[in-house]
Amino acid sequence: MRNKEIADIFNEIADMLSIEDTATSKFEVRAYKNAALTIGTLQEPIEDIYHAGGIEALMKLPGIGRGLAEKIAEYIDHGRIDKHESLKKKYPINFSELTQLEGMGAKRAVLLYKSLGVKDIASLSKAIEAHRIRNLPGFGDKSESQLQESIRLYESGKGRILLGDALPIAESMIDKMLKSGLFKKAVLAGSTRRMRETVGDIDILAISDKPESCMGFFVGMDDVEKPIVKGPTKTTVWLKIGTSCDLRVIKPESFGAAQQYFIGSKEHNIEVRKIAIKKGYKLNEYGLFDSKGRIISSLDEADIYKKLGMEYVPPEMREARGEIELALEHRLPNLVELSDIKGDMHTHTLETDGANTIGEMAEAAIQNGLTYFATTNHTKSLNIAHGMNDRQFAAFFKKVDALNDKLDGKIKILKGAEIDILKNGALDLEAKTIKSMDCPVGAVHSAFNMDRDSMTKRVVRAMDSGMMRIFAHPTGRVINGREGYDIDLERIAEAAERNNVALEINSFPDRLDLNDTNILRLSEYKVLFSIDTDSHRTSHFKFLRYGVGTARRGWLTKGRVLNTRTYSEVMKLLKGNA
Ligand code: DGT
Ligand code: CA
Ligand code: CA
Repeated sequence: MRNKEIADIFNEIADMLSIEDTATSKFEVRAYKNAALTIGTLQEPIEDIYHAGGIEALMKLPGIGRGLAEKIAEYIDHGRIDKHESLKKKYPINFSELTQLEGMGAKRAVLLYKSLGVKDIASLSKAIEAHRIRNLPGFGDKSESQLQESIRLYESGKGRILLGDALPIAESMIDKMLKSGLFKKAVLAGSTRRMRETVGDIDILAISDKPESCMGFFVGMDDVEKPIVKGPTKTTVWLKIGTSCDLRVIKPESFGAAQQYFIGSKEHNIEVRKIAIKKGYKLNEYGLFDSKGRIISSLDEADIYKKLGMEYVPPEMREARGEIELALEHRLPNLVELSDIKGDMHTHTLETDGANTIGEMAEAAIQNGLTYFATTNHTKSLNIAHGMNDRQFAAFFKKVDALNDKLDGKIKILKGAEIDILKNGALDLEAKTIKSMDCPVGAVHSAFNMDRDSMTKRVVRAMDSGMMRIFAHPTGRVINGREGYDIDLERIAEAAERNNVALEINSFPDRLDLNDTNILRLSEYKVLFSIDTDSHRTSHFKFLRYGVGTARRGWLTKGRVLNTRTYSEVMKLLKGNA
């Protein structure tokens, strides 16, 4: 799947064009950025679309005109885009690296390049150490230390990519392997299989009569940048998306044991092995054996757990956080599943910073199997997202009413907003407007550096208004981007309990907020969780599986998740009548 590679290149072209700052380049910048978003969030491989329907098929994608479609084709056919190559010669700046730093846009990167010759993070670090930044116009002492902090955060997350980037690639590779006819089986293992929010490398297990041909096929795949180690049973390659991938070809008779071993986590495995030892057995990636070395189980993972006196542990729970004890007592929770989710409580439209109309969002929600969703645009304080005021919400809700009539129950749209929780804890709309809604979501989008107590009081006050029904992305963190604000989640959960507010699990791949450990902690409270996509375009509904994966890693059952309820049950809960 070439989607991310092409999206990254388009973003880089846009960054470089933004330096030129002419009228045509401004238009082009927007076109490239918009196309990058479309391609980056497509869930099917873009090369499949191109190979099936050519340039014309690419032009059917939102925001892709002929010019851009030809650029995509150029990349798929030749592995490079001429325009990109010539821009790179003109501006030898590592944009994709530098713009990952918080507070570093393309403009600042260019300024740093022109005045100090900064090309990448390494040269930026040197400039910071020499205190050469603070004298530049538009920078100061403070931005120097902020940049240093961003670099620290970047370095700590380096090497781990988002699950949302790894999983679609891994699935598409496995799909191609199976279609090649060389593989009898190919399955995902490792952290990607456990739905960990970031992934150090991708692990694939396979069965085949022709392991050598499998390895040959693997290293020759489109997604591969270069082989790292090629061996007859294990091969490692570096992928173009910026991570490595291990393929292990194993014997069919140890398939179950190998899965148990390579799904991990290592910590879980160590605990499971101790249980085997206690029973006088030996467990490794080839099987479960008795003291005489006779095989007890190896074909099937579930059977291995069974022979150890344990319940089958879902991969998402295998982190040695207490699941072993529960499995031994046969008391594992029945985890929520993607198919349990009936609605989405947090989505946007082009009235604010979304890319699609409410009609298009409704159509996409239907396609994704939902029976209701809340439309929750930003409110007026959030200027960068074109937040709406009370009057604009009233007008928009009339439109939603009309659409609901037209849809005639095919899907129900709940009226809502993602209401800014202002610095003093007030909600950013009139009470009258909020009371006219089905689903008022509250969220923090400003003054992130408040101290813990003030931030907690701010949100508690918003909840105590009694008007908020969902608290969106409760910590505000962005994975590999920024640490969340400082907030006392226990006090937030108490306020949520008291005020009938559900805590969100935001499914956006770089948010996943609440994360697994926070969910585990907060499920002690009598609160419901809401697994939302925060969709800003129709393709984002597909992110739901990352939210569900995170909820499963936090051990949630269906009963704990608000939007597993039917439309009428949810409406009752939102009104506080359930
Ligand atoms: P990652 O790649 O850092 O996101 O995390 P994993 O869990 O995918 O780790 P990885 O790729 O190093 O290894 C895959 C699995 O193989 C791991 O989850 C458990 C198993 N494994 C690897 N090394 C060891 C080990 O030394 N002992 C045990 N018991 N299992 C191991
Ligand atoms: Ca791995
Ligand atoms: Ca690995």
